Amino acid sequence: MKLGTELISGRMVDTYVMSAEDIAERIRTMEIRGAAEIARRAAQALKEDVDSYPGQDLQGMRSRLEKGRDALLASRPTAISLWNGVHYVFKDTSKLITAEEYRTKVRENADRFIRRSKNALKTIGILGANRIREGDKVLTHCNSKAAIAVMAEAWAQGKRFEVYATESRPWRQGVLTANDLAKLGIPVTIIIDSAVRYVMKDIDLVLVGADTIASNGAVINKIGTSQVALAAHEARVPFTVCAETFKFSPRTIYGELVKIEERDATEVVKEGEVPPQVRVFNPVFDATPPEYIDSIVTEIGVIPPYAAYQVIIKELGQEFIFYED
Ligand code: RI2
Repeated sequence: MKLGTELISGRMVDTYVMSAEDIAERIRTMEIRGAAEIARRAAQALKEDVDSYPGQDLQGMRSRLEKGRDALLASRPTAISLWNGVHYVFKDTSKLITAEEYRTKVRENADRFIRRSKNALKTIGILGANRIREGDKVLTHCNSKAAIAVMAEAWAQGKRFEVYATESRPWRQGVLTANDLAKLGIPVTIIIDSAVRYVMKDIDLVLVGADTIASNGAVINKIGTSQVALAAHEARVPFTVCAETFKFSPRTIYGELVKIEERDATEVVKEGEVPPQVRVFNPVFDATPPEYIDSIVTEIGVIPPYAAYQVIIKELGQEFIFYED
């Protein structure tokens, strides 16, 4: 959509809705969702913005990208993968002097981030599949592409098992999971979120994804995950998280608390369904403490949650944290 015209490099140029801002809006409304997916799409959007920027004005190019960056970062506050992805795109760009150097670096960074993230998903599938045994009953919560990659790989290896997928109110991502698994031929049963403890006695393994993993090993994932973990702990069922290293949060090393997104009341009750004095609280994520987590399947290995700090330092690094040098 054309917005108007703007003076760029001394000439009037038609301006269009910035693709990064457009993508940010689609992420905000959850048209694009899933912690890893939003990060990859954000990196791709920034790359497209730098590609489509007309002219060789470095300052203008930087401002355009920074506007997109800010919109993307504001779109969903919890998933650190989005933050890591966006910052990765700007890695080593602050001292570049020409627009061409800047464009090339942004492109390379975005491509590398997307490639690494997609490869991570494949590796997680392979490593995690070792955790599923023939005849298992697996329970999953929400719709995690990483958890699904594990189940898909185990199924492709010939293991036969079945899955219980929680509905995951209010967005009902469990329906997406059931569809994804059914397409692969994996037997799947949908349960409502409050049926988790009831079925847990029959479950052999819980597999979930993550939006953020803190330096103390706590896993922030879709609301209800910590209740699933409690029920698994009580029934002595291993609770396994599937997450690439971009889900680990460098910010938590500095003591920062993970911001839990709260969404609109209308996602829980329809307009007019309750009188206006009724408050609705709609947190989107919760934190599962490390003591309830058996292991985290990452692309660099299956690790205990307590290894989170080392993962952050080794994989994401200090210089990455302070990308603005
Ligand atoms: P992958 C999702 O967030 C869910 O919380 C899911 O468990 C997590 O991202 C990880 O998903 P939302 O966008 O990255 O539905 O494993 O709020 O696909």
